[in-house]
Amino acid sequence: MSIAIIGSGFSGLGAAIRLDEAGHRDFLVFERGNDVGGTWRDNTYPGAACDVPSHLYSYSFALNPDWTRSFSAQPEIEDYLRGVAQRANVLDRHVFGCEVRRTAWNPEKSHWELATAKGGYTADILIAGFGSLAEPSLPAIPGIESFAAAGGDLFHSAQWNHDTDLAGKRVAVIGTGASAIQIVPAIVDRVTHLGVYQRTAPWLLPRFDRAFTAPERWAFRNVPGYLRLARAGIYAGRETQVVGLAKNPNLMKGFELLSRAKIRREIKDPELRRRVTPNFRIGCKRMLISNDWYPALDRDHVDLITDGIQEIDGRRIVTADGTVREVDALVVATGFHVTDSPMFDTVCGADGASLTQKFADKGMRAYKGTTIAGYPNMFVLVGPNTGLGHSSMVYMIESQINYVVDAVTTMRRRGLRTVEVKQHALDSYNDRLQKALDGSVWMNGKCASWYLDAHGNNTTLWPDFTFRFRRQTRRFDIDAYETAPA
Ligand code: N01
Repeated sequence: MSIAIIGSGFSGLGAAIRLDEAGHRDFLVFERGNDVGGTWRDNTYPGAACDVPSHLYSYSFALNPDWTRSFSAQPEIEDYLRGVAQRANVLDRHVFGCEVRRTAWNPEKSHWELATAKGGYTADILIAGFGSLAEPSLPAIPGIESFAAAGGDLFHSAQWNHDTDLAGKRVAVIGTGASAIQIVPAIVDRVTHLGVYQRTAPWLLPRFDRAFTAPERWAFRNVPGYLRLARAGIYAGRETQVVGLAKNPNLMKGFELLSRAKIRREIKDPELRRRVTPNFRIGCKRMLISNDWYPALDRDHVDLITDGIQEIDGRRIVTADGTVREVDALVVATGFHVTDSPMFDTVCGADGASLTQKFADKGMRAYKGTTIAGYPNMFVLVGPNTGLGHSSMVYMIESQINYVVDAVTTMRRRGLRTVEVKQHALDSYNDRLQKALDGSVWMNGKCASWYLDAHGNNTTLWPDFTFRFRRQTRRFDIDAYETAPA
């Protein structure tokens, strides 16, 4: 095996398909789950759906005229990925149920050594497609471990326990992020009582979701160029948000007015309106879209609890104001380890340092979000500063894949054994990035978000138009790399 790919979500699977098309067929994809799909396989919580329109949230090389809705639900996206993998004939080079436990560069042999659940492997090139929203983050609430011990059902949104029947139960949901705002409306009719524990109120915009009509779907399939045109329209519309988010946050005012009007329209109770109104600038945290979140909070058997959780004592949740609430099931929709992924502990470079150690001083940094000095022949997909809050991650992933495929082609054409990004190229790239982020709403919007790391640096988001990222990743720029011949 020459190329090892970790993970088979949108990024790892996409890399496998594009490498195969380019004639680089000597890869293996190591996937800890039992199927492709990544986050869209794992997040099966009630109401799970994408908040980017389907025609943009799909591979450009595998457009899907058959999306049933403008914003697809999770099962449809998972099916889509499975179908794409089957049609591309890459499943024969997948090793499922195979967690990669450790990956280390061997400087003497100039290859990667992988310790996996199914034994040891070596590879010349490593493509890390383990994703950034893959490792659930559990809240460190004192006593939380006593909840399950007392017979309560507790699970993270990304690890939904479908054996638990919430019907007739008193349920608590911790978190009010993108996952929670989909879960709460989806379960509200089933439960006896729902307590929603909010630490920070999110900004919400309308969700323009609808089923495509039969004539539309016929046209997507049969009218030449129609599908691409629809996709281009969505792309352009989304891209305009970059101006406000990254360059001039004052331009976000219109979104804020829209969001405030939505609160007034959808919530009757003035006190509840006050508590759902965010206290930071719109866009600083991911803007959420929903038409049924506020109406769900306004229901009689739903309480929005804004006092912080002090402790959990068996089945009782105790908040800072001293109130004790007993619940039967607890859903933690508290997000993911993004800038501190446990996967970083498992990847070790030329000097033996793990990515966790590498990132300890300055946070996650990579060249073009993809390559890291000290980690030869390694390419990270959905790497540092490649994330988006407003448009399709699949577009960014495909840009990175272009870069990686061209890197592999270049290495093979020139007979190179190793490529390793030069430290100064990486440093100056990141200096420019951080400067570009200075004026963004993510840095100045007065919020705490998962976009920022422990140092207060934004090491997750791309601060510019996405076509600029596409342009800079179109070709592998070998001049930025130290190379060694085979
Ligand atoms: O996680 P989050 P998510 N005590 O980190 C709260 C993508 N996604 O799973 O805001 C109490 O956004 C936390 O509070 P605060 C998307 O990129 C996409 O919802 O930090 N509360 C917050 O309210 C998204 O951004 C889709 O104060 C605690 C919530 O938990 C990303 O995934 C759907 C807490 C976490 O929100 C993550 O979304 C779902 C604590 N100790 C996800 N710790 C779609 O495409 C955290 N919180 C639709």
